[in-house]
Amino acid sequence: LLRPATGYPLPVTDTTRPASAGGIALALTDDDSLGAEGYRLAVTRAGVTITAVTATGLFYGAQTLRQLLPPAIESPVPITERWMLPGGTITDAPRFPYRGAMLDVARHFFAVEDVLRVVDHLARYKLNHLHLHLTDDQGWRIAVDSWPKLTTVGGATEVGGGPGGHYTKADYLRIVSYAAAHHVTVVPEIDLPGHTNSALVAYPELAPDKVAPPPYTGTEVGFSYVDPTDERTYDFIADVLGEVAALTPGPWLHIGGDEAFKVKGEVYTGFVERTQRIVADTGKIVVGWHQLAPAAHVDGRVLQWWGTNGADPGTLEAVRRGARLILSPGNHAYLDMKYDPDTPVGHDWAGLIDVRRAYDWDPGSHVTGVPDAAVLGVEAPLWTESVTSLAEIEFMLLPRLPAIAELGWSSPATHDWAGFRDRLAGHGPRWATAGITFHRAPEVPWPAEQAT
Ligand code: NAG
Repeated sequence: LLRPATGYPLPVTDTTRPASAGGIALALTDDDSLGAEGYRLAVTRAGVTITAVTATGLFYGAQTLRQLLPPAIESPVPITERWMLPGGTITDAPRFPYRGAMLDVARHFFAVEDVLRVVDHLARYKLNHLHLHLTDDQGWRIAVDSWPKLTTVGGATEVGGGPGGHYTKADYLRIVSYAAAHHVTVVPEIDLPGHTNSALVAYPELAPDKVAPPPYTGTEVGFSYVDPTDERTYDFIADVLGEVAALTPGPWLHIGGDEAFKVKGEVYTGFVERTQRIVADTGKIVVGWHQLAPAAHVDGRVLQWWGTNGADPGTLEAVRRGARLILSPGNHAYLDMKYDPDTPVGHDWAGLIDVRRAYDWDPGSHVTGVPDAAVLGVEAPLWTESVTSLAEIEFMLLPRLPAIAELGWSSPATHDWAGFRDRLAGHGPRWATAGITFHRAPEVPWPAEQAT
């Protein structure tokens, strides 16, 4: 419990004594006014004490303490000097239970180590979910023992014709357990029924015309789908979701559902309803893009809303029937959108998203007709059609990810662009010290010594 995880060089030792001068004590309490993820951080002459109900709360208190220490805390070089902390007490807890980011590992494949670095970024900003978009037209990235060609054939491609790749189950479990050690739950997505060209290349019997399409390495969407009229499709889905659920300690299974333009009306809702039942049979809770809305409600169902212009009637009706929303508005939270016209990678179909645009919205009131109580939380997706390296991932995430993180964590009463911008500026030297790439957004007053 008290062992600092890799990459967190806080000088913490296991102790049952109160904080001694210069010491840091982590204490579990049953004072549940702090909530499951909250913490109290007290700095006095006697030392630092972090109190929480859970290990997660202690971890978040440690992240805040880390931010109070100088940027050198981020350096791999051992610390030799003494640091002073301001005295005081912080009592802190999140607004929403679901705070996340998504990485598309299908359009371009990313090595396990790259994904672990993304987990580090989430943890630093108290985000607690990593949604992995594991399958798409351009590649299938997760091993499924019962359908091995998904990865051997379907995983060997990516956008632009590169080699692709996939996670073995051992690779995937490494991500899951590293994430868990950083209090991050992995949400696996198998995108169905569309965005499935890579599966059809591997198993043509799943294709509507039973003919293997050529591998796809472009960036169009909406052309592929698994055959919703063939029983073998549902055997496939049960096998895949069963194996993925078995690798997943968290409660969620994301089944996509977006842009299946060729599967219309009742064929689409019938497909989704069957797939939702398969998810329920695995013991997991259905998450999907908000296009799932017209299908019947199942207990706990969560829709990820990625619209740009108010919710469609179907989504509002699904919320009335009990669905909760994860908010990922395309024009505020899609971190694959460019910052400005000069951003070297990314899209602009939902507009440009500078740091202020990522920050200036309120998840609790953003979608007219969706009450705060129906909002499970926020998520910042990063699609990777043009993003090919960890440095490019970091460039798109930072500094916008902390903006989304703050919307997920803090009360709207504290919303303040000028204050946020100034606090964000202090993170530049931290990222620079840690060797992390970020965009020196012009609207943020980065400290002068970081200007070069
Ligand atoms: C959407 C697609 C996604 C694509 C992204 C790019 C969703 C749910 N679907 O068209 O496959 O990568 O935009 O911004 O976002």
